[in-house]
Amino acid sequence: MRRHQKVVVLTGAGISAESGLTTFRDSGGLWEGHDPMQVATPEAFAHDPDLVQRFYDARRAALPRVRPNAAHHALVRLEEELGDDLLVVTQNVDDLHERAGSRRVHHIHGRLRSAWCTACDSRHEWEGPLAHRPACPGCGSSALRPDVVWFGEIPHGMDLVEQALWECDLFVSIGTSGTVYPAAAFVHWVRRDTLELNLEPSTGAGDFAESRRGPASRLVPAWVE
Ligand code: BV8
Repeated sequence: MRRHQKVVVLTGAGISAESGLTTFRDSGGLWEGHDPMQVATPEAFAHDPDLVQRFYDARRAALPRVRPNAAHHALVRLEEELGDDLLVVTQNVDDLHERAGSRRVHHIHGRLRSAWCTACDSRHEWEGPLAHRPACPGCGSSALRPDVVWFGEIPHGMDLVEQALWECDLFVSIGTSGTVYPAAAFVHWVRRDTLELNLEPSTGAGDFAESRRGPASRLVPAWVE
């Protein structure tokens, strides 16, 4: 890849696919057998908290069984080169970027390994299940939910992301279908160069200056080297 001063990388479920985590749309639009709209909304949680908690408990329990792949490791090498001039913005709630060694990772949709107490608004690193309604380490209440951003909720740190996109020399989108907003609109907030690395054309492929086809584990190391 050409050496740019400031780079923003957006990742989606496709970067974790080769690590063994299913994407949202490749499994025929169902997500571990669920329609995302039936489990990833505040309404779904209010209607059937146990179903939603178990859905996230299963995904959290799967994390130790998967490993970062060559795409995650290539982004760590890029960070070693660019330092604070690289920002990885991920839609993913898994911890594969961090386990590969990336340090500057911004999870706009939250993280599976974090629990959020809606009683005292505290957040806690969390490895186990939440369906049995454990006590909040902060206030003792049983009001812990997955610390992820559901449809209809506000993504984390959008002002930080918007500023980074406005300032960057290169925006690279990896492994995302471009169907979920506001992430799908990021390419329009960029003034300079844009590149898409994806297994198939995303919904917004035509908005990128360049769009390359293939698996992330091959495309990302080739682009970083
Ligand atoms: C918000 C966390 C306001 C939970 C997730 C009508 C029009 C436009 C927008 C809307 C609308 N109605 C409602 C909205 C807003 C809504 C939205 O976008 N809905 C969609 C369905 C239309 N968005 C929201 O509600 C967001 N909030 O808008 O608040 C606001 C906005 C701005 C500022 C302030 C306030 C909140 C959305 C967050 C939802 N939470 N996740 C959890 O994970 O359980 S979304 C979830 O789905 C993921 O996080 C991810 O973002 C998304 C899935 O997308 P992808 O990651 O792209 O995965 P997908 O399977 O779709 O694609 C995988 C891609 O990888 C494919 O292209 C495939 O080809 C490729 N691939 C596969 N294998 C590989 C590969 N590529 C490379 N290598 C491989 N090996």
